[in-house]
Amino acid sequence: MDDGSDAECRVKGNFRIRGIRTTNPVAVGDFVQVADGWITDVEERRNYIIRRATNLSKESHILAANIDQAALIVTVNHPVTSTTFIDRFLATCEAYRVRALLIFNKIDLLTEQELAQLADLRALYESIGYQTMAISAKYLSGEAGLLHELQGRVTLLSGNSGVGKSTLLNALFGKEMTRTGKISDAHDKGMHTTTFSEMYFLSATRSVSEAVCQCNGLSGEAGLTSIIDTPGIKGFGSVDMQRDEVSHYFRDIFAVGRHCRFGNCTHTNEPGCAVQEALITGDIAISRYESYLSLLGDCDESKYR
Ligand SMILES: Nc1nc2c(ncn2[C@@H]2O[C@H](COP(=O)(O)OP(=O)(O)OP(=O)(O)O)[C@@H](O)[C@H]2O)c(=O)[nH]1
Ligand SMILES: [Mg+2]
Ligand SMILES: [Zn+2]
Repeated sequence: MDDGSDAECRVKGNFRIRGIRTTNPVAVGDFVQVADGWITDVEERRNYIIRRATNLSKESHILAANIDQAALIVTVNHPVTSTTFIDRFLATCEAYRVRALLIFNKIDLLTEQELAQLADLRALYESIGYQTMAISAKYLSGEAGLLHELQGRVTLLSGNSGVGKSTLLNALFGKEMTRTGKISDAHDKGMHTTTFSEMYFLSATRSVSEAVCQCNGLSGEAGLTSIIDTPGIKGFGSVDMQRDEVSHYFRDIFAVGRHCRFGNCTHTNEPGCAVQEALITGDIAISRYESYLSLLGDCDESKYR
């Protein structure tokens, strides 16, 4: 509620959001009108991110609304986050024009070799223009810059199950706000501990903002700092996009693609393709190109739906 308190509300049966067909008419981050325990209206959204569970599923799910940025929690290992997953997440953020941040977690668990891999990944994404950070949520160590990035903003935390989203949230608050889970021994994967999305107001908890501010020299005069913890997801179906639109959501490929001979080059087998050339010189990473192809593949698939 406006006074900061919680209220349990239901959605009216006939209540539908205009336009979009989603499994959740009201999403975390929405501003709503409430009367007698009923949500009667949802205010127009500043933005939102929609996720389709799979490419073929017709139902979409609004991950969150009215957010300032989306932070993807990535683990090089325990569990492994694939670059395809990272790239699909980033492409989705581009499509919805939401700032994206990559937070690499669990650096305390990484071997020398994995740390080198981490450095390579960070260098890759930084070179494309994304901000990255490396932290260990469990020990609240890493870059203090993270807190500056969160300060005064609404941040969506997303990522595979078990990467440490809830652990990071608890670490930021300095106490257990939400449950965290184990990683399964057999598969080194998370167990889907968080089952629904919830927004937490960091600045509302005095002890926290004080603790956080003290250790980072922040003023403590924060605006609305809130963090949305979400259930872990396996994959990212693509947003509805046209074939020739896909490259718009890959900054690196888009930048190079302007030099292709044909304006409508899909960078697959056309002559005079600058992207193909950049793959050879290493100016575009193979992993990024593979993710691009996987999204192109989705477009072909959806054509036959
Ligand atoms: N060693 C180490 N373990 C961590 C770190 N961050 C999280 N973990 C552990 O990883 C496991 C999973 O953490 P969670 O915070 O529950 O992961 P989650 O991303 O919220 O997972 P879901 O809710 O299932 O999506 C827990 O056992 C945490 O203690 C870290 O930085 N280092
Ligand atoms: Mg969780
Ligand atoms: Zn091309």
